[in-house]
Amino acid sequence: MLKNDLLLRAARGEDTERTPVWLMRQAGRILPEYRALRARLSGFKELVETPELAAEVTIQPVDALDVDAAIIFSDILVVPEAMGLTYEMLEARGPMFPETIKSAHDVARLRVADPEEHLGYVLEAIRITKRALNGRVPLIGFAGAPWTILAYMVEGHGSKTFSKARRLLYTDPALAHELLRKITATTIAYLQAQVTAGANIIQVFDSWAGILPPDHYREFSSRYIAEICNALPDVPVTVFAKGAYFAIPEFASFNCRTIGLDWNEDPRAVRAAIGDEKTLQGNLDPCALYGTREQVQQATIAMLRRFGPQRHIANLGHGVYPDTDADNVRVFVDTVKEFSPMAREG
Ligand code: 1CP
Repeated sequence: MLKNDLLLRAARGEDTERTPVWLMRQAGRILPEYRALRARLSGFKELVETPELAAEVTIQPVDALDVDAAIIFSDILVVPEAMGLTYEMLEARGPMFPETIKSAHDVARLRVADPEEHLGYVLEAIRITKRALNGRVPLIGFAGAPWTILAYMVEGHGSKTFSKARRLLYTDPALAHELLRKITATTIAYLQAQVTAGANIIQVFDSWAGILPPDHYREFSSRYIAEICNALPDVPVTVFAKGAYFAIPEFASFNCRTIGLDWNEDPRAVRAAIGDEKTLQGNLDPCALYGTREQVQQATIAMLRRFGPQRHIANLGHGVYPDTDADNVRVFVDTVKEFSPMAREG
């Protein structure tokens, strides 16, 4: 039993007494206790692959920021690794794949991963986190959308353009679909296993949605996200596709409960376009947290007004930047908690 189920009720479309709040990337470098733990380890992967430690940093923001949800500390790149493509996390540079996908042979060599066998460390971290949380807040499980995972597997690292990955969609669309099908099958089994292990809600991150033209987005990304949503009928799913404003009306027809908005999106326009069925999540500009305390409060209240009181999960429009002052994050969280009940009184 959850003591605080605001997030789940909001996701299900039920009225809540205040707006729930959490932050993408809340577990991470904004917290001094995260940086201290991280400094004692060999690297990011040791933290991700040691369930007790992953559970510890998952819970840190619940203690430090008093957010309404925990998100399991992991990375979207554990999925390609489970399929056979190892990643490295370079300090201050981000992820890097020593081997990338270039040919049909490379795709054929990938496996559809078995969650317990190849991602057991994440599932164990979820089980430990659930025990330690003891019902304080819901736990969010997650995975990358198949297109975003393909983008890293083909490109080999982060990129402004992902031109190698996008090139494949033109030069060998059949191979791209073959790879997307394998990623989708792995992701579905992995997310179902996360739910069995205790995740209460699932978020699908399509971080590189916005670099595709709309026709390619439908062909190579959103249809696979729809498959993932259909495979998780018993748990609320949030679809967050950064930059894919053109796809939001399509998401409104998916078997998902919540649609995440980045900070470029206008919540009022989205609401007018899709109606009241879905809950919306977001979407304060992460840079708004660089302001003064008063500025953070004002920006947060303005955001809450744009969404309206119900069917909203307060968050940033993307992950919190690592050099953000944790005190300002706390102001954001507290402002949601203080202002959103008043907004309900009219
Ligand atoms: O040691 C460190 O602190 C490295 C920084 C870091 C962290 C804290 C990385 C490297 N990943 C993570 C954890 C992480 N990644 C979480 C933890 C839970 C939380 O949100 O609190 C989550 C949900 C992710 C998901 C993730 N990883 C995404 C999707 C969300 C998004 O931000 O768009 C993506 C694209 C990644 C890849 C990745 N991992 C790390 C970095 C720096 C990146 C992005 C690199 C790039 O720009 O291509």
